[in-house]
Amino acid sequence: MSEYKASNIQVLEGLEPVRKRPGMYIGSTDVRGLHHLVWEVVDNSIDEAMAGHADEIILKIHADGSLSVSDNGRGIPVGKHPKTGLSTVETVLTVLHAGGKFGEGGGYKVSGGLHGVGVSVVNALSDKVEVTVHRDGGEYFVSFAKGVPVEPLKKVGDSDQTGTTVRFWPDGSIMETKDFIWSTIKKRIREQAYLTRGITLTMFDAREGQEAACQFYFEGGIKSFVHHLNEGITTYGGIMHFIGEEKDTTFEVALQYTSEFRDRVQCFANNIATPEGGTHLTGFKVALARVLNKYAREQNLLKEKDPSFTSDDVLEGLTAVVSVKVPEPQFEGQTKGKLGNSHVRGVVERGIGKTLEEYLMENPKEARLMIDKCALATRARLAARAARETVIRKGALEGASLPGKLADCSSKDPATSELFIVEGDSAGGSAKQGRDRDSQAILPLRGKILNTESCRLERMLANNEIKNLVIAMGAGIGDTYEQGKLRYHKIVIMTDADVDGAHIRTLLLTLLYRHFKPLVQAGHIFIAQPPLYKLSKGKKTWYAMTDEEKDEIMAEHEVKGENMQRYKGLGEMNPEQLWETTMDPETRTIAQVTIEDAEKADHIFRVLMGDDVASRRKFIQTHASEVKDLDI
Ligand code: 0RA
Repeated sequence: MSEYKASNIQVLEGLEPVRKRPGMYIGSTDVRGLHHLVWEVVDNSIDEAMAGHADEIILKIHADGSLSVSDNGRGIPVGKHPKTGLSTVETVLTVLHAGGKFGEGGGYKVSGGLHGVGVSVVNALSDKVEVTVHRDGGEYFVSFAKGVPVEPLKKVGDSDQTGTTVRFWPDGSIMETKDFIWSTIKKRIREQAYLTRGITLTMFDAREGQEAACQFYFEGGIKSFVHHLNEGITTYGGIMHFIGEEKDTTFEVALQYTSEFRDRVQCFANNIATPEGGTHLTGFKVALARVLNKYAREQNLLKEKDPSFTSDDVLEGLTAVVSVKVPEPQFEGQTKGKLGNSHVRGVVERGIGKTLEEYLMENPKEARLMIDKCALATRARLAARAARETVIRKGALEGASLPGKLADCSSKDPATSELFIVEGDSAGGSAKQGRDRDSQAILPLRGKILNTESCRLERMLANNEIKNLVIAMGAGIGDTYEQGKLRYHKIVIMTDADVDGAHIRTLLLTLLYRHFKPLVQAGHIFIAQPPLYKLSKGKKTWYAMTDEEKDEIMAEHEVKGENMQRYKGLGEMNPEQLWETTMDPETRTIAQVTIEDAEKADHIFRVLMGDDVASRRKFIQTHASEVKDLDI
């Protein structure tokens, strides 16, 4: 007995670090940490099942809030452990990292346990642990209080069975919660049932008011898992299932294509989920893309000119479970959710490559379905890329401040605010001086936008002038466009009455038509009508918008030829003249742009700037004779 007390002190010292810093061993002491304790206990029984020694596991949440896991495995050995002088059961429960490695018959081939810390950690963080072992013809029992054996292991009866039961009461002075969550445990247990084909996992909840029971057994293993994941979804072909091994590493993959867009590939290493992926996932993806491309080329399902399937193409709509068993798994990443062992990639890549290739050869119909699905994904990807290029991604302009070139109006009421888009800095200067500062904002545009040879939004936005305009309008663009945010209800395009001016106007209208159609439809877009002629006689001045008007005025007021001035550009007007003739709401004429106008502009833009040379030639031949003012 005194020898036993001495070893108790050792145990206490051995587990002290766990009680001092539980987070180091189970991540946290919250509800997640609590369930880590459960996984640790379950994993030990699963290990025994994976090794082929157990096929039944029963988990029970007891009415008193404790949780137990029983299995029909070999039972934890009860003989004296050579290194500790204690029984192996007590050793496994009280020595950190002992677990299966302390087994008399050597360790497990593979071992689960998220942190590989072993059930001794559960013991250290529990008020009480009871272990019952059936083995060697007897039933053995030992209990622990906060990690320390209460009395040595003893035989309490005879038994013709084998197995282990571990029951624990979490320590409320360390764990923040002791409430086991049925649904969380159920999800994990179900997963484990898929991953270890042929074992029966039974669960009970005996807590008052929460009574429940369920049982899982999946003959098909991960094939059943894929079937479960695809419930209620349209699938293509059957579920494929591949198993193989190389040296000590085994892999198992089940997969099926669906009509979904996203992929659902779940990976596991030693039955532990690896949501961050890792080397097993990489090997699988590489093999899948390589084999499908090779097959499609060989069968001439992909023609020479067709692009190969990308990894994304072959993954679209794929549901798969990838499960590997590795002797010494390395879990990496933020949440230890990524498998790091580098040799696994090659094992899976070679293994899946070979077996999948054989499968395709033997099942041409299924193969055809898969290839068709991938080809569809390729087409969709190319179409989506084209669409994306014309629509600016969410947030591209968010947080941008108003352009420095904008002379904003002081009114913040969009209904009474106007934005003049003015061609050229000099006209912009006149407009800024002549405007009504209260309600009129001026944004000068340089002629540079003439160089924009394409109306693709991304390209246009690379142009600062256009970017400024979009920011000034304030309603966003693409999928963040919000008409309600428009800062001006009248947007007035004011360009020179020459070829360049017409070009800029066409370009702006095309932009608005293609990317701000609601603005055009709502009638927010206008074109300023600056006069073409100024006529004067003595102190009197008239302006004419058209040749007819000019002729009428000249005749009526006997205006001499030398008093007739043709405005070539807005810049020729001084601020007062510009205000009077073009900007003053009382006297000006502005033309509201209709959707048909914008459509025409769009069409002309396509003809003049697009890729279709033949229609451009035809357009020029048809309209060449109409050209009057040709700027050279
Ligand atoms: C050490 C060695 C052996 C089995 C086990 C541990 C074992 C541990 C747990 C935990 C829960 N259930 C378990 N079942 C078995 C192998 C013993 C032998 O060779 O017979």
